[in-house]
Amino acid sequence: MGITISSESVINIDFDLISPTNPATMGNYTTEQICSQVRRDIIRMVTDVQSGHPGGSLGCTDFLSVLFFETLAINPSAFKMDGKEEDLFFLSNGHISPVLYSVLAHRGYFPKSELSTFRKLGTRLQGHPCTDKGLPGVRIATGSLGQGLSVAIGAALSKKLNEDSKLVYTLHGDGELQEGQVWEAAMYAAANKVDNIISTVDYNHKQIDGDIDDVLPMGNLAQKWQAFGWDVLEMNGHDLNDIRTKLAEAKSRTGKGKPVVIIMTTIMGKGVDYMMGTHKWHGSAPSKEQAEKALAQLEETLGDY
Ligand SMILES: Cc1ncc(C[n+]2csc(CCOP(=O)(O)OP(=O)(O)O)c2C)c(N)n1
Ligand SMILES: [Mg+2]
Repeated sequence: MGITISSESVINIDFDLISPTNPATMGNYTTEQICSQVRRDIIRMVTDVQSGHPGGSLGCTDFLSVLFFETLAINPSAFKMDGKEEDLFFLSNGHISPVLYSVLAHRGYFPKSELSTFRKLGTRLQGHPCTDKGLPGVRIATGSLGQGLSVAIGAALSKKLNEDSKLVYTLHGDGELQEGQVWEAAMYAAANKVDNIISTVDYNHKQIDGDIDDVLPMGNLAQKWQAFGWDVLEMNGHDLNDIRTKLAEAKSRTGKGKPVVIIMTTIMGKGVDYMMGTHKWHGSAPSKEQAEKALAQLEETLGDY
């Protein structure tokens, strides 16, 4: 097992499915190094087109890197829309597409050179993920918040009908939880024992206009999900070992009659000092000078696209 970089600078992983019980060996690269490169990609992508969402993307980099490189049983080299016999991931907070695209590219779904097409007219890497362009790795169009859990529940139910034992994972923003549809879906999943789903909430306490507590306080999120019938875990979204442990724990709790949710504490803008802990970078691109400052804080590990 291992990762090599081909002449097109695509990371090739010479195994098909990663067994979740046997985390991937990453060749010469650690997950920490992958995270650093993904954060560089995010900054370069949004700076190039002067648009996009760096804050939430940087905050979810550690989680998505562990998820895609160590946890999910997936087959990037032969992407199938139906995802039969594979774990599925749905990004419900679609505005953090830069982190998803970078992780998908490094994981081998498409050439990493394609990251340079982010948010350009007609490309496969639209500002919010879409399905009509056929980008491998994307199975749902998101950006209109609140819809991902409903779709994921449908996929999870179809896995049960097909006797497919793989799991369905979702990611949601905390501000996104203010959408009523999320709670309709949450109620449905618990009532129907959709216990093959693991959702994660990016609890960065920020949304587009400021602090969650200033815009629309949501009280105790863990208690809310519990009250809706979910099995709840909490984790630090920047501690790779905690992410590994809690994802494994979440997996061990599937199949027991309840859907599972992980409340993941993160810092918006994590990794770039002037972006951290403020909603200012929710959906703003840095200037070229600001980007230089950011990149100076993020080691180039796998090579820039
Ligand atoms: C249905 C819907 N309403 C409003 C928006 C505009 N919008 C985009 S991101 C966002 C804030 C979401 O907050 P959160 O989920 O916490 O994401 P974060 O700012 O932490 O990345 C809003 C309101 C949207 N995309 N979809
Ligand atoms: Mg948020």
